[in-house]
Amino acid sequence: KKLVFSGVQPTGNLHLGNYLGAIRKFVALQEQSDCIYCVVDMHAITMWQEPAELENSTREVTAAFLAAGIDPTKHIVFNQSRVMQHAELAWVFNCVARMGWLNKMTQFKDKAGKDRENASVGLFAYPTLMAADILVYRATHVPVGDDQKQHLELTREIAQKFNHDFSDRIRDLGVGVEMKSGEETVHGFFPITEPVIEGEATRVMSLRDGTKKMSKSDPSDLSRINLTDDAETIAKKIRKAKTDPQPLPSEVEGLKERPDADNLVGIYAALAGKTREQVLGEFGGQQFSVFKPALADLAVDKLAPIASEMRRISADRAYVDSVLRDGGERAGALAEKTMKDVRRIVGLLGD
Ligand code: AQP
Repeated sequence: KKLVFSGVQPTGNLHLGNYLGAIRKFVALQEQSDCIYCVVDMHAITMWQEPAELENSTREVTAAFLAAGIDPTKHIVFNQSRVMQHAELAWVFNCVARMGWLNKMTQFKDKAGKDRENASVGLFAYPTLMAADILVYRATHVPVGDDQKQHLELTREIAQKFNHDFSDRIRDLGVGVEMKSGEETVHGFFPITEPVIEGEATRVMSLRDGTKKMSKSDPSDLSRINLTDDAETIAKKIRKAKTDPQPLPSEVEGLKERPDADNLVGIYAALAGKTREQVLGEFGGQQFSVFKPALADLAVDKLAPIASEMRRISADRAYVDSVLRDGGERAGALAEKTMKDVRRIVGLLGD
């Protein structure tokens, strides 16, 4: 059976990209899989966070998970820092991963910017903690947006190197399993995790610039649709979204050199559960003055119920905290099971 893990950072301004690229997939996967969904607060502090805001954001992301439809009784919802085994395994992975691998990570380069000497060590080591988040549950599938592809590739490399470096020990202790690695069947302790990056909105772009990712930290609030935006704000942001003067094309090829149009069509497709082709079949040849109001209606239709449910759930802080506490306990028990084996594999004496 599939074991799904994914996380979202509590860094404020949850947006449509987070929803379509990640949270909505979390909901869909719970039908056929066991799922663990984590509010990754330890990732958040790789950049400075106001402590009180971090607490609020952690509860807000939790409320978004629940409002979107994740069932915390059938699956696990918790915040990362409650389960110390994530940090413990991350340390082991810091000693497995190579500097050269991490030096290639584009997210670090983007986030550290020009002043790299001043970036936190945690920001540099972010991908090893992410690998630990996933592998401490020996998760097999990770639904994420396209921007996380490189980190997932690194997670696979870390699993492979760990399995290889400790192969004799894993065999001697009898803790490994036979698994697929590409075409081959190999013996190892950690699975080679599959990224789940699919659909029409794996990379939602800024509404102000179709060449930039929609992002929580963009200083312009008009660049993104926040999950907490009300209907009027959503409609206004779509009305003001950057476009070009041409009508929509009838074929997907016609979107190639038109990133802003492509983005809006992709958002429509994802929200409607259609393909870009189907959307252009409906709106090809139409002006944005026709398409934008239709997109705004659709977005309000899909997002407004989530926003109102988020408000309702957030008002009950005791409930949100109880979900995190209960999820943390269940996650902790699973993580400890893995760590008991990892300590033995590596040779770290424990009980
Ligand atoms: N624009 C996006 N389109 C599709 N998926 C996206 N994700 C983020 N942005 C988009 C996916 O959402 C999940 C959670 O993201 P995160 O909170 O862990 O990290 P992030 O990528 O740092 O989010 P932002 O909004 O991009 O923040 P900043 O402003 O800090 O850069 C992940 O699965 C991610 O792929």
